[in-house]
Amino acid sequence: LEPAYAFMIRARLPGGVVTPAQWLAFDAIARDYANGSLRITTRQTFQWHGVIKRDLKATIAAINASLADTIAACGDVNRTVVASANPVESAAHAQAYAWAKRLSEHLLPRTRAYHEIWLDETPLDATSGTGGETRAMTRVAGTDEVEPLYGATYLPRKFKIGIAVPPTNDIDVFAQDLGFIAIIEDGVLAGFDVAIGGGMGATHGDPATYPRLADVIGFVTPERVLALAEHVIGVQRDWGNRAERKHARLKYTIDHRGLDAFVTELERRLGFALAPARGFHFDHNGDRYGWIDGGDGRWHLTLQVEAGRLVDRDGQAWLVGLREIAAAHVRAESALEFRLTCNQNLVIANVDAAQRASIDALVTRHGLDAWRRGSAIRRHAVACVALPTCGLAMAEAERYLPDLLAKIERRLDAHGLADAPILLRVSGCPNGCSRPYLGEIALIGRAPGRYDLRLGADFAGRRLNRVFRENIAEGEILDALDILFARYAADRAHGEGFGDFVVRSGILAPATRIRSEVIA
Ligand code: SRM
Ligand code: SF4
Repeated sequence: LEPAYAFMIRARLPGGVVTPAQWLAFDAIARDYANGSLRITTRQTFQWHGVIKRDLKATIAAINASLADTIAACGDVNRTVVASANPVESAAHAQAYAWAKRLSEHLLPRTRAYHEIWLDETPLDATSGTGGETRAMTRVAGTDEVEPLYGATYLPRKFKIGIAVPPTNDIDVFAQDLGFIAIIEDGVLAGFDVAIGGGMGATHGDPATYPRLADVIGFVTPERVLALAEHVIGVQRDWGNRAERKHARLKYTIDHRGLDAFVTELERRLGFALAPARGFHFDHNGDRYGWIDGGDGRWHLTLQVEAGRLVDRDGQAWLVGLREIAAAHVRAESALEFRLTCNQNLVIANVDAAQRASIDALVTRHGLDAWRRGSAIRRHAVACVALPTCGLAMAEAERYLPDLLAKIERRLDAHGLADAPILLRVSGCPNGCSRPYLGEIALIGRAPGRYDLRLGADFAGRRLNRVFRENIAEGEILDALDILFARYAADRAHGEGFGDFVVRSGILAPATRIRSEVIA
């Protein structure tokens, strides 16, 4: 008898948009095949944990039956493309979402292996050509398949793309390998400022690995977006380090070869020079809770989901409540949609004014209004999955967050800072899945119960934090924060964020900020 191996499955949901019918299907998968929870990730998709090996095929088939898939949600290819979930700028958001979907589809691997293995598609006849493809193609060894972009050996490492719509940087665009920053002029999408070379992952004790913010390299019009993405990926495919996996991400390629050399090669392949960046301003990288008027008769409700974990617990029937909302809107064939955010939260979007009251009632009845009750620091906290499912975790993150927050809240309260919106991010290891290097306060796991305490990022994703204390336990973390909170309460300037205060007051020197003069 085989052991009951359990797996995690991640969907590819470009832009994080889920229809009510898909919601019902995903919720059923969580209950039928997984551990009864839906986990919103920091790349605005769902993960199902605890899928037993023998159920993998049925689970993937069920995801496909709901018109979603899991292709390229992992692997050394372009991953799920994220896009600003901010519904305030509804026209701009719709365009950002459309581009996220297009990029995601365009950059998918072409292999049919996924369909053959998981969906019982008849294998390709090894003697027949696939036809129709005019670009240069590379045959995949042992088959007649071609991968026009990824070639026979795919990319040296994972690749991530995000689209941000200023002034909200809710996707942390400077943490992406390739970031597009929407430039909206007179309500129309003029194009995108382009940033390359962001990434978070590092390894403890290895200074050759580090988090890095993306560099802004220019501006492209919408019709050049696909070519630009293809060629940035192409240069990384050809120049990226395939000998040392820890140095294989685009950020290292850029630092090893030089940004200028990279851009020169990119422009050579594109056949045109990038226009100068137009400039942008980000004021925030968090989510805004409660109802927001889209300005076009539609309303959007952002709910806080602690560490992205949607699960029914005592006094909190979140999945039940969301299932009821989804079912009602499938029946009504309404335009409502669910949007997952990169801060692990959930937006119930595109709601007609007349539907608000019934949604409010369900939200309240099922305890989905956590944002009304929590402190400011709780509302914005992000934690990666870590233990028990993540094989790379060195310390707790998601499961520790509620406890940690309660203890930090007590310290903040004591200094009259209960309302201070401070960005806390916790990761169970230095891979940085909660993008902790962009937290005003961040804990990065070293060992069970021990973390590096990092401080000093801003609250807009433009400046990395720095190590304040290494490898310390909870008591030392809370004591250190207590002293800093006292200073912050006494000396902060009006409206000054905690991370900015830490830097201004010289507690820590500022770490890297994005390199560009065009940022307001
Ligand atoms: Fe991540 C690996 C979870 C976003 C950097 N990440 C993992 C794995 C798959 C562990 C593994 O390889 O065995 C984790 C699965 C844990 C579990 O039990 O579910 C995992 N990463 C997550 C999620 C679920 C965190 C969350 O709590 O939401 C996020 C899923 C994203 C998605 O939907 O695709 C997640 N991971 C990120 C991000 C944030 C982002 O992309 O905006 C980062 C930092 C950005 C970056 O890539 O630089 C990130 N994950 C990593 C790394 C380090 C990569 C590096 O360059 O060093 C690893 C390890 C690796 O790739 O070898 C990793
Ligand atoms: Fe796992 Fe580390 Fe990512 Fe947390 S940061 S989910 S511990 S790989």
